[in-house]
Amino acid sequence: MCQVLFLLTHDPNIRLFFFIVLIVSLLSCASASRRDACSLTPAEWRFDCYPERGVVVTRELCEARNCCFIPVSPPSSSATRPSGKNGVPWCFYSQDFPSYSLVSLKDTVLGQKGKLVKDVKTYYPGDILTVEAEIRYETDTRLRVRITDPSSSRFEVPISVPTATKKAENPDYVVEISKQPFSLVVKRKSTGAVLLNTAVAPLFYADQFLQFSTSLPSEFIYGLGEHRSTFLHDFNWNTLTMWARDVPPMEKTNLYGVHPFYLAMEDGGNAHGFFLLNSNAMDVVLQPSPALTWRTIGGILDFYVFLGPSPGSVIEQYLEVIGHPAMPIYWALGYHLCRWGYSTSNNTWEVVKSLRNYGIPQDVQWNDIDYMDKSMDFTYDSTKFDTLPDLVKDLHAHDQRYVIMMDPAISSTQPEGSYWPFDEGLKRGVFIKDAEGKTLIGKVWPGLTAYPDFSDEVTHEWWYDNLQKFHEKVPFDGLWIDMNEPSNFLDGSTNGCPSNSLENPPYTPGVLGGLLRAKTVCATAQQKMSIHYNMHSLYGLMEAKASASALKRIVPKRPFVISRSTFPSQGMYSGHWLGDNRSLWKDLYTSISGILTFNLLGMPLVGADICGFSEEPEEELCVRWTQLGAFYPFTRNHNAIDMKPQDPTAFSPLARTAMKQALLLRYSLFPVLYTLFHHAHVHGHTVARPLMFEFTSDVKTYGIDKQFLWGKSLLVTPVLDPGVDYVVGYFPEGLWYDYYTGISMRSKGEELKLHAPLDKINLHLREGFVIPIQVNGDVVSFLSDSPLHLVSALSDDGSASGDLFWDDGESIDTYETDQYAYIIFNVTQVLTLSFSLAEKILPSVCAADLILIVITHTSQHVNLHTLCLNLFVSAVGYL
Ligand SMILES: *[C@@H]1O[C@H](CO)[C@@H](O)[C@H](O)[C@H]1NC(C)=O
Ligand SMILES: *[C@@H]1O[C@H](CO)[C@@H](O)[C@H](O)[C@H]1NC(C)=O
Ligand SMILES: CC(=O)N[C@H]1CO[C@H](CO)[C@@H](O)[C@@H]1O
Repeated sequence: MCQVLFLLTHDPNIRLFFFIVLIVSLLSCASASRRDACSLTPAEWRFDCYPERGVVVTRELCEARNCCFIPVSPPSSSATRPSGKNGVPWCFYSQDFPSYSLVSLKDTVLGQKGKLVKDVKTYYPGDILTVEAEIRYETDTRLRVRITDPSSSRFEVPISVPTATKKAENPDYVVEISKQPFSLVVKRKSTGAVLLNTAVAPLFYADQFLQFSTSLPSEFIYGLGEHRSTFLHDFNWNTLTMWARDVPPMEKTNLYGVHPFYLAMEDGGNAHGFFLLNSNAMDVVLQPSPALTWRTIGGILDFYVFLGPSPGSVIEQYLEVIGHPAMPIYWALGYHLCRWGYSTSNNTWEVVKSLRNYGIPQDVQWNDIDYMDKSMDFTYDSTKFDTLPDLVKDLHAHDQRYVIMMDPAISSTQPEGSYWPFDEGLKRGVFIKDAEGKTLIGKVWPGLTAYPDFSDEVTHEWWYDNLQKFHEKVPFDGLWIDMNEPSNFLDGSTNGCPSNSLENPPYTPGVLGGLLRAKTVCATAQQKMSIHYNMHSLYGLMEAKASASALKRIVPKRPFVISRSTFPSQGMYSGHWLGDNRSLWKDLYTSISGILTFNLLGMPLVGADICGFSEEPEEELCVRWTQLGAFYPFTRNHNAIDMKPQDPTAFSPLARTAMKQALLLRYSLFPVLYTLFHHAHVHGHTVARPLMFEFTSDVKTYGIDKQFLWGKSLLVTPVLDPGVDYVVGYFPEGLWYDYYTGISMRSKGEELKLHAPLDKINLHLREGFVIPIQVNGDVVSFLSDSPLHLVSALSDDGSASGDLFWDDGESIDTYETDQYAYIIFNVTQVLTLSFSLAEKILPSVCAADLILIVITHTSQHVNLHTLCLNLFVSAVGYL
């Protein structure tokens, strides 16, 4: 292919000429053979060497990076983006693209530590040519790898993770290390499945560009929040960008929260997880090989692999690292009603009264920012919301609760001495500073504002003082923290932002708006712990932590906080709602994947705005949404300003009744839900659970996001389309009981068409499970005088089991301090019931009613009058 002609001559000019010819030939020979090598890389294995957006990548640009250039005709939809942002990259790494070599490796207490060096600089500035890779065998199911800069310390995410002290003895994984170039392969010991293989693309470790890729054992990947998508991620060159952002949920856009974690399925039903502990702006690229690339612009590379092997155990192992979700206060699980634009406290009150009037259960009433005076935190509009304190008093008198919105940004333009939160904040130095050290000013609802820096303990104290003072005026029960990406109507600040490599990094991930400061504060802004460049996506987490701890001090009960922006570990402090959705059938459907994803991410207290936030729902949509919403772990109807009311009483009697029924159904299942939250809190289980968690050997369940389970036992099949009175649902193999009739059906693992008139949401009970239910009133209550019913769905061998966690519903750490009861119900034959208090309290006397409904195949109903659950509750002093 590349022959070079050698000529011998004594004429120096001719020699020079041929020397040049020779060089040119050798070069083109090298690049031609390079091109051959390039074309050997199959399209799906091409890793993007030119990820920059808004650039038309030419051969010259690409070869200047020493990469392969092979244009591929783009899919027509992406004709305007020829560099492959939506398709096969035109410019990709060659096999011999320079990467790091391992030059030394030594054993450590937890594993190994190696030195990696690289001689050739990459095309990004600030290459760190010597890095250290530490491999920690933390537990048998958890591997941790940290790649750091030994010569200077870099930003690390300030959340506390467990510290292992000795090397795992019998790990479920094997780690293989290649030296030249350095790469890691992690395999599952039992099957040999390759869970991680970083040899597929070069490692980058520059100051503002850190990147590695891995092959994946399958295309079944979940997690990677917060994005709007199907539950199962798309591998067709799909880039998911992470950087907290205030924007109504849309596809392929970075949204409110950041969760660099995925769950992956392997052949044979095993699952593993991967968590990159990094908070900088990043891209995660999925490509059809299948492979995944992590591309972040700061911090370090610090990651975990969790070996499962079941999907549920992967989540348990992940939550052991980031922290378990808090046990919610019991009324958090009731029905919440909210809207932006009640406009007066009297209007808010009218709606509450109207729900009471129709017997529609409601535990919590909320107000959006319209309760505030000029949208300022810690104030209320004493003209329009004149009766707010009385409304709250009335709610409390009816065992109902009140939740208010708080935005982080504090008005900075009030006359001095008239607005304590700002004056005092300035005095205590709580606000985020600009690059020059002056209070950074942005713009939010109240106008010009300063942003509290929740990375500073001083700010937590100031936040508490403000909440506490306001609580004396309006004794709210919980907090809704919004706009905490943090959101800014300006880009950066009133003074813009400096121009430097933090504001304009060498590479900017695919953030909406194209700039890190788009609709937030400057990347160069200064916070106590670090620059905003590193801290940005942690803002919601830190505000949630400050809010939960303040609430706990104000009312010594479990704090109730719902946050828009989220980050791993936030389940310890708050729940989440899925943001400003629209009243569309599509949003109804996508809410299910949102709910399921957040259950994987350790934030089970999650829900979407029932009936949609913006736009106006048709009555039918609102009914269907209320039915589905009755099975969101967190159930709130919320509506935007200027839209028609969409609370249940705003609709026809038929619709209203259907909504009421759905909510009453939820209330009757409260003991089940509460027990599931207990397991989430103590064991890191999911509450709303994808079918694939329970049926890992059935691949047909892997993509299901139109149905889900509560725990192991209740299958929810909502209607998601207009104008139908049926729904098609998938039933994994086994025996399923219709929840309402007790009629059983045996599925071979098939889709079934179910009757679903407007007033019905299909609910099925899985064989082998007992669920405790209770008839509640208008508010969720604790086994006061209503008896507990056990519904038992026997499996073929006549057995079933279930459990119940019970405590006073509101005290902090009841499990941790042994102030609870836990019962396991085991039905071993049709009529035999064995109670077991797994740990603590035994009911000594049993006298009153326990109604046991045993559903057998013939739906035989049996009443027993032998045991009393009321008594065991009073025995521990809760009634
Ligand atoms: C709210 O209702 C109270 C009691 O009926 C009344 O005195 C007050 O004027 C009303 N407030 C507004 C803003 O309408
Ligand atoms: C209850 O049944 C389950 C499932 O059959 C079994 O694993 C468990 O040991 C039983 N518990 C008691 C206390 O009998
Ligand atoms: C109905 C609904 O909740 N739709 C979307 C709202 O936003 C979240 C968060 O992005 C999505 O996951 C939901 O699908």
